[in-house]
Amino acid sequence: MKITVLTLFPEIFPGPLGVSLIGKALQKGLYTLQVQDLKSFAIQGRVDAPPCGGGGGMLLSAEVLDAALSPLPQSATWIYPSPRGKAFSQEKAQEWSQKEQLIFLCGRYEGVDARILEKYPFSEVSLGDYVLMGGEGAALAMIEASVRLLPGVVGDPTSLLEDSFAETPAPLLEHPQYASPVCWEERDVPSILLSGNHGAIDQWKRKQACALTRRRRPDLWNRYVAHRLSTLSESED
Ligand code: 6GU
Repeated sequence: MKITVLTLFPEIFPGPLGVSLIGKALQKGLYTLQVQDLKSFAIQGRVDAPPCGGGGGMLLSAEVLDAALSPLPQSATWIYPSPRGKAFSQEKAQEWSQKEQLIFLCGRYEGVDARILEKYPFSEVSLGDYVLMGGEGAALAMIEASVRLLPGVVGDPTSLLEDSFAETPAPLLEHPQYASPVCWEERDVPSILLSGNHGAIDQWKRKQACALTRRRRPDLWNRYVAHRLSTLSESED
């Protein structure tokens, strides 16, 4: 996979993509990260322009962005991180991890000239209902979520299956985990986990995941229940 990032602040990258397992993935060439500085496409020393109709702030100018974007392949997956976008998800990460090339355009200021989002086949994608200063932090999160699904990035692929959100379309939050020592500050590891009974352990983990999801994320819980019901009625057909 090839990832192209357009940003006014190339020094932000690779940032968290440069360390640990995900950093190894970059070193090993499991994907490539090309970062292009939008400042190098400045026109008469400018990258921004004031929005028509007022409203304050500045926009990344259409002409500057066009100069940066026009050499890039139409066939790539074009992503504009923005709080106006559709919600990013594990499913999106899964989908993007199968693509040949991802292009991220990182907005700053008040955003980009809307005509750029019409001319190029961008999907607007959001991290959540809050506003960041620019698209870079969001792009880093989306890239990390996608790249860790590439073959060879995470050593033990079974750990991917146990992730929260692994079981699309009806994921549960992950059960709590414990390591040695078995007793720490008068808190015991649940004894079932020490029993060696793998059937009972799996059952306990599932029950914990259900309880946590129901309490913390009723939206996910309702989806899970609906999905379980629908697969139950299918098996009766
Ligand atoms: Cl994707 N971009 C920016 N700039 N702010 C955000 C966001 C994205 N998602 C939530 N807030």
